Amino acid sequence: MNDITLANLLSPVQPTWCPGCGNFSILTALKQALVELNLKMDEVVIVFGIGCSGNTADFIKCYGFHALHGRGLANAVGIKLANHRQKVIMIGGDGDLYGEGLNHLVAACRGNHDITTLVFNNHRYSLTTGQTSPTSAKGTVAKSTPQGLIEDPIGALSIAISNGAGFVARAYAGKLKQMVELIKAGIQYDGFSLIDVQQPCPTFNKEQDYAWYQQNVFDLPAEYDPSNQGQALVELLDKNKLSLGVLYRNDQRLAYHQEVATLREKTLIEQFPQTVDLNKAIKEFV
Ligand SMILES: Cc1ncc(C[n+]2csc(CCOP(=O)(O)OP(=O)(O)O)c2C)c(N)n1
Ligand code: SF4
Ligand SMILES: [Mg+2]
Repeated sequence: MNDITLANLLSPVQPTWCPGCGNFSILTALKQALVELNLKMDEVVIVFGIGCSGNTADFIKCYGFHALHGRGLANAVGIKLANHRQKVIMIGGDGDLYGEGLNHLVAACRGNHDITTLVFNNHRYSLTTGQTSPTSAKGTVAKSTPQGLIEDPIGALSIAISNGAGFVARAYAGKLKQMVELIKAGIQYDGFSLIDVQQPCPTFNKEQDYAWYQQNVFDLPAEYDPSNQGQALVELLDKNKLSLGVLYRNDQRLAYHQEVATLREKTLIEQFPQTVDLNKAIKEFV
């Protein structure tokens, strides 16, 4: 099988994202990370949610699955359990993964399934034209909340850590090199990795623009110890604090598939090989 290269990942479909959207640099970072990891094209599967974030499905050429809104992680877990030698990546939005799909996120953390989840966190339901999402700041005025959002934003990263996620990090779409390193570390980690990427949406989130992020993001200090779970949870208590880097990393816990005795020698598809004719299903869409 072919090596992953930028040329091999190039989709014939041009991104339809708005000018200035943070998704462009996240896609660039993801491609760069995959190339630097020296993987083969058939070693990676990406599951995409529904949203501007999920539309990434069209803009990268690789094995993939475009799932229902909120249900991507359930599919990712299935793919990983069928063939645990695959690197499985999930891409979705803050609405997809912290809203409708939150139960699946918690389940994936509890199992420490070896999946790298990238949350394109623009603090809005952008594909549906900018309603508030679970990460929108209290007081946000949007179509759905003309008098200002009453709820507090969700503590999604604390939920992930306290439910067993082994690797939790925060990145910012305006810091490409750091994004590449965090995505690589997440993919190499054996267990559930969650990378929350702060993503400017210039169309529907005018408040959190690039200038705002420059003022509000900062790197975790050198003395920060990501193996300290308590310290990570304290760091995340202030939801306005946007520290970047690896917030938590547990190198003691096994990934789900490593705990399943019947998966030690062979993957499920090696144990139960089947030839499936996909042509019939594909014909429906051609
Ligand atoms: C099951 C289901 N519920 C709701 C929707 C409508 N819907 C489409 S995208 C979306 C939200 C997208 O927000 P987010 O996940 O943050 O992605 P973004 O567009 O911001 O990248 C919603 C609610 C849907 N398509 N399917
Ligand atoms: S609406 Fe926002 S998130 Fe969607 S493509 Fe445009 S800038 Fe990006
Ligand atoms: Mg969003």
